[in-house]
Amino acid sequence: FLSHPEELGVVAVGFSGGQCKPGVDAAPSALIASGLLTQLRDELGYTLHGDETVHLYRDLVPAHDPPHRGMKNPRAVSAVTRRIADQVHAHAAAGRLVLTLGGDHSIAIGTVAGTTRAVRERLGREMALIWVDAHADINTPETSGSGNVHGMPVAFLTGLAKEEREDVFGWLGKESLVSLRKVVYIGLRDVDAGEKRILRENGVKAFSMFDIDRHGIGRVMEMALAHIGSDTPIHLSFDVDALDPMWAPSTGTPVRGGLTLREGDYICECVHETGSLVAIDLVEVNPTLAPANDTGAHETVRAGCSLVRCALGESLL
Ligand code: B3U
Ligand code: MN
Ligand code: MN
Repeated sequence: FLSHPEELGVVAVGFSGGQCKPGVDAAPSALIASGLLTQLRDELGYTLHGDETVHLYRDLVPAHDPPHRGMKNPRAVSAVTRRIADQVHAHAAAGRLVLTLGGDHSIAIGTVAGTTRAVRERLGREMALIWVDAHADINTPETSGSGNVHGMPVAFLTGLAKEEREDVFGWLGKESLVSLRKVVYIGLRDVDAGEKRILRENGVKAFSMFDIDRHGIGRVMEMALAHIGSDTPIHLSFDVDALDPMWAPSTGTPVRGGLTLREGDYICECVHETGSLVAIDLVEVNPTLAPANDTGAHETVRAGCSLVRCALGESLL
C-alpha cells in the first residue's frame, strides 16, 4: 500500500491530557534517548522523516478547559489530536509508514483519524485497526466512569461517540472514522461493564487474555488477521499496558495477567509479515511511574522499543 515502505514518518507526541497522571509525556524522549530511532535507521535501514522533535503542543492547550459531557480536558485533547491527525495524514499521504510515539492513548484519536483519511484518499479503501491493550478504550463520555479521554478513543473513532461541537471532537468527519467491523482487540482483561455491553451489542472482534490462554497467541493472530482479511491496510495501536506489568511496569494503569514480551513481539511480527501495516502507535509508557532505584522505567522503555522494532521488521532473517 505504501509507495515508500522504507520511509518512516515519525511523530513524537509528548502529551498526557487524556488521563490524570503526569509523566507519560516524557516517553518519546526516553524512547529516543534509548536509541530507538538510531536502531530503525542504522539497523533496519529506514529513512526517517520528522524524527527527534518531541511535540508538546503547548500552544493548543487552553488555560480554561472545564469538563464537557464529563470528559476531562476536552478542548485540549481535541485540539492536540486534531493537530496529530494532520501530522500523521501528511506522512501517510506521502506514502510513508507512520510511527507515533505517545503520549497517552487519547492521541490515537489523531493518529487513526490521520491514517484512515489518507488510506481512503490514496487507495479508496477502508482501513483495519488492531488495538492491543488491557483495556477496550471504547467508553462513550456517558459510559465512562473516569472522564479520561484515553478510555474513549475507539468510541470516537468508530462514530459510537459523536459530538457536534467543533472544539470537542466535532472535527472528526466521516472520512476520519473506522468501521467497527474492522476493529480487532488483542489482550483485553480490564473492561468496564458498559464497554462489555458496547462490544457485545456491536459484535466487535475481541481476543481477551482468556482467548490467548485457550488458543495460544499463534492461533489468535491467525484468527485476528483472517477477520481483517488479506489486502486490507492495518493501523496497529499498541498500548504498552497490554504487556504484563512484569515486562512493562511503568504505565498509568497496569493490570496483572497480561501478555509476555514475546507474545507482544509476536503480535507485532505477525502484523509486519502481512505487508499491510500503514502505521503503528506505541502509547502509555510512563517512565516517571517507577519506584526509586527501580529498573521498571528502563525495562518498560526497552519493551516498547522491542515492540516497535518487531513491527518494523527486526525479526526477519
Ligand atoms: N476503562 C477505564 C480505565 C482505563 C481505560 N484505559 C486505561 N484505563 N488506561 C476508563 O477510564 O475508561
Ligand atoms: Mn489504551
Ligand atoms: Mn490500556
